[in-house]
Formats: sequence, C-alpha cells, structure tokens
Amino acid sequence: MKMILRWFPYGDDSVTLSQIRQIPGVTGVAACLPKIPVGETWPVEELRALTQTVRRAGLEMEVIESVNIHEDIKKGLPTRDRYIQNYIDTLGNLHAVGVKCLCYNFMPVMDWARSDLAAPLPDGSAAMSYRHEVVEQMHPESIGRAMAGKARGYSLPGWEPERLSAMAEDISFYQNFTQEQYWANMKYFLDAVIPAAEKADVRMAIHPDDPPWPLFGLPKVITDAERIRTFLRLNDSPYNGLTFCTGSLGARRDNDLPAMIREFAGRGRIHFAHLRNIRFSGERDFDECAHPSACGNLDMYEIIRALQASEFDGYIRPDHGRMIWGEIARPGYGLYDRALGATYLLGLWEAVEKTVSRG
Ligand code: CS2
Ligand code: MN
Repeated sequence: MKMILRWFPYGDDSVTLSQIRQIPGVTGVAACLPKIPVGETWPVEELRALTQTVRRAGLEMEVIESVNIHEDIKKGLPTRDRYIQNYIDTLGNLHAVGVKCLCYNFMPVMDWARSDLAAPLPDGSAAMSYRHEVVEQMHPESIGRAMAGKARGYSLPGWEPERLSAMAEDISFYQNFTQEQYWANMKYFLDAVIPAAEKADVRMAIHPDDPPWPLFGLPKVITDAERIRTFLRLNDSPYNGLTFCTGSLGARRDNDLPAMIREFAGRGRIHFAHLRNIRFSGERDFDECAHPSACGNLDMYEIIRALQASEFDGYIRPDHGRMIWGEIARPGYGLYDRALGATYLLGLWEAVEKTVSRG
C-alpha cells in the first residue's frame, strides 16, 4: 500500500510538494495536467516535466487523477473514435513516465456535486455538504457557478468553464437515454482502451458517481455493488478496476462498504482507495467531516480491515478534508486536515497489520 495526496500543478494549489513531503508516510501524489482540453492527448514532454518536478521534491507520481473522458464518448457519437484514440495515446505517454494507475470517471455531464463548499461545522471548521433538495431545485449551471464562486480562485476539477456552458444542452441530450445505452457506450470505450492499459501497465480505476443516485435525469453507473459487478463484467481484465471512494459510495446507506471491499479488492479490482468520512443529516443529505470513525458515520477501522483482508496493494489517499485553522485552499483539498487524515489512516493501517500478523 502507498499513501499519497492529490496535488494540482502550475500554482493551482495552495499546498506545495515540499509540504506534502513532510507528512510522515506520504510517498507520492496523484497529479494531473489540468490545462489539456478534455479529449486531447496528454503530451509526453509535459508529463516528463511534471514527473521531474514531483521527483525533485522527493515524491513519486505513480497515479494520475484524472484524465477526463470526452462527452462524445459517453454519448456514443461517431466522433468518439478520435477521442478514444487520444486516450490510448495518453496511456502510452503515461507509461513512458512511470505512471501505474489512472483514476477517471464516467459520470455524464458533471463530476461531483455539492450544495455548499464551505458549510460551517459545530467545531468551527468548514466542509463541503450535500442537501439533495437544494441541489435538485437548482439549475446545474447555477450550481456550477455557485461552486466556482466559493472555490477561492482555484479550478474545480469536473466543473471547467467549457463544461458549464454546454451543460444545459448536454443534460437535455441524456433525458431519453436508457441506462443500457450508457452501459453500451461504456463497454465500447473499455474494450478499446483496456488492451492499451494492459500494454502500458497502467491500471484503470473508475471513480464512483458522487452522489451515488440519480440527479437531473442523468444516467448513473458506479453507485452500488450490483452496478459495480455489471461494470466489472463489461470487461474482465484486472486493468479494468475501481477507485473505491468511501465518501461517494458511503453516501448510500445501503452500501456495505467493508463487504464491497472484500468482494472487489478480493478479486484484485480495487487499485486506488479514496478514504474519507461523512456524517448523514438526512436520507440523501450529508456533510463531509474529519476522517476518524468517531467523527462520522463510516467505520474506517472496518474499511482498513477489509482492505488488508483482501490483500489490497494499491494506493490510498485521504480524500477531501475540512478547512481548519484558518487555512485558505481549494475546497476539500487543504493541507492540514488531509495531513491529519493521512496520519490517522496510516496509524489504523499499522495497528490492523500488527494485530493480524501477531494474531
Ligand atoms: C474526487 C473526484 O473530489 C473527489 O472526490 O475524487 O473529483 C475525482 O477526482 C474524479 O471523479 C475522478 O475522475
Ligand atoms: Mn473521491
């Protein structure tokens, strides 16, 4: 297992590589090239420069989060083949710089959604929160604009301005789309890309839908155990795997996270784990909270135990943290609370490991 942190290059992050290097036990980052338009090939020269920057700081860059998928691929338009070829070329370039794992998502139109990026918590910190009715009543474009307004000037991955402008049209495109059509487009993508991932030795790790239930009439895919089984069956290669995001999948109370980990990691299909905790405040409402089990509704001890029992050997990162101690940072991605989270998770990991090995 390797503990890493997400990091954004080119000054689009308040957190520096040297700060990350000083978090005990964190050995690398999940990075990205945020300026490449979605659908285009990631140039190998830029990837080389990025890897060198990360390595000079004493860290590894074995994980990329994310190479986003062009909407034409999700829609199944005839233009998709060109974008799929670019994706395949990107995989080759990732291999050339030593990347081992690629986190991506197949969510239509938008990535994650929240009703508030800085909701106050009782301890005086702030965290992202989700209130289903508030989100459903808003127009997606205005959610995007409201979120961007609270992003402290940093980019919001998955809510790029070009996506916002196409949002209304894209949402109406999917209104008469069946779930089967969406699976078929996904399979088309996987069958083309997974052989290239095998050749490049880059494990593909799809991120669950966040939140994991229908929103704005859009198809949803990675939401629960049954759908994940369907997804894994679309292409049986071990390179067709998962990013197991506890905060995303855990928002559905009927998802038994440790059982899902035992099933999917047991079959070698979890390559990356995003570990964060949430606190429920309604059936479809939750606040993000600090990582320890005691702070939220997810049992992090059982989650770590399930990962170890399944001989998970991938990457873990503490997912979103709260904004604490007056820090000003990209929502969810400050230094302090994620550093606390990494330390807590590493402590749990060590405790479980030693308890099991010593019987
Ligand atoms: C991230 C996602 O913020 C998050 O939870 O995990 O935005 C994630 O990076 C993408 O969905 C992966 O493509
Ligand atoms: Mn996540």
